[in-house]
Amino acid sequence: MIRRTQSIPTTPAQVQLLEQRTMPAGNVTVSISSEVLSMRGDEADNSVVINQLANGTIEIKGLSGTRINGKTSIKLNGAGLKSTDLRLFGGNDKLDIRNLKASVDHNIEMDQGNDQVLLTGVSAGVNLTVKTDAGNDTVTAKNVRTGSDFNIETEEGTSNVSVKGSTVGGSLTILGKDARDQVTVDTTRADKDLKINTGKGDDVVNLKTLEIGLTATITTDEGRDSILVSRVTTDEDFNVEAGKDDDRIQLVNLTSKKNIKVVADGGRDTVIGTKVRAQYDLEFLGGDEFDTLDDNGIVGGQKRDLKEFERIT
Ligand SMILES: [Ca+2]
Ligand SMILES: [Ca+2]
Ligand SMILES: [Ca+2]
Repeated sequence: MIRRTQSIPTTPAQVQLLEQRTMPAGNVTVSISSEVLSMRGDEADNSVVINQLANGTIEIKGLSGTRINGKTSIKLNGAGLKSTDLRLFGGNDKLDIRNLKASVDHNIEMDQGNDQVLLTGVSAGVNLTVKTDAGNDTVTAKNVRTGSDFNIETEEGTSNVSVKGSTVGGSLTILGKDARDQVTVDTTRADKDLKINTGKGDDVVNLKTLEIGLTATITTDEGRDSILVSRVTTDEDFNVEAGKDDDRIQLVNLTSKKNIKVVADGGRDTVIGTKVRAQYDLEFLGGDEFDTLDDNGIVGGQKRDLKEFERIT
């Protein structure tokens, strides 16, 4: 290898390799073209803060030694920004975005590695999509607004997703895969559906103070899952499927203007319902094995079916 670099003139690829060795936190390339903000990281652990000021200026800063276009920070004119296409590639990356406004979409891709995405006061006129790929990833969204859908896909590895104080004009979708995933959605409104699917693994889903314009569907698949729902209203159906293994489902102050269906499935499950009301049909199914239902006011306006529970208190 040494002999080769000495005998052959240096190529751009070798220069890049050398730079990567001397800059472990890497270099991130940023540009704006046709009102689209593009960002490309490298295979190093990139740490980037993007902040948009009230006058439209976008400040992009590299932390922990990460360079932005070779500098520690840059400023761009972000007035009239339509979309973003932000990718940090491999490595354990951190992306902290504050107050960034796109009139169309935000697209964030973190790729392999244990990544962190923080969104604070970020808004998209249409869709906001975050994909973190494999690795143990964290996505935290606070005061996010979307005109249409907000999608978070965390793929393989554990994930920790939190959405708070947000307003989603379309559907809010959070997808995990077959490891332990933790999902918290708090004080948030979605005008269409809420869809959460955490795949296999021992998952924790915590939903608090939500208004859902259409249907909420929570699926946690196999694994010892814990689902807590409190102060949630849906204008259409509310569905939970906890999959096999011993699950705990606690519902407090849950109101559906249509139907509620809770399927605890196989395993020794515990279901607790306090002030749960479906305007039409309500159905709770305990599934196989010994299941317990704690009924503190579970009401179905037209039908109430509590089945496959070996103990009801
Ligand atoms: Ca990277
Ligand atoms: Ca990742
Ligand atoms: Ca999972």
